[in-house]
Amino acid sequence: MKTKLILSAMIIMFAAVGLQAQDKKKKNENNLETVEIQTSAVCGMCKERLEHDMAFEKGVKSVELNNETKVLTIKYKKDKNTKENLKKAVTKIGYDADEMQAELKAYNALPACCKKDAAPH
Ligand SMILES: [Cu+2]
Repeated sequence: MKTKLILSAMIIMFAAVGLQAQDKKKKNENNLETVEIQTSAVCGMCKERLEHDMAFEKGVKSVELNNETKVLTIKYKKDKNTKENLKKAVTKIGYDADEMQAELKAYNALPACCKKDAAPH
């Protein structure tokens, strides 16, 4: 009888912990936002640069640049960052972000092949 009680108590405890973990997971998923930013990336080096640098921005979970469309897809925690701020970060790397222009200083520091007027290659 006593073992049965202890066993039931343990099962209830495990169930409670499991529910809590599920809640936390749900909360984390709800907190994730996905944004798409049109960039002026040109080549594979741009892709590497953008994906690498943007991964260090606050709250960013994943970054991917589409080779064809040059659209940067970023998943981030919405309580840690904003789309405006992420766009600004893209301009600071030297690329246009939607309607925002690349920061001149960063843009000038890019290799010639990564400048937006470079021929596609
Ligand atoms: Cu490039």
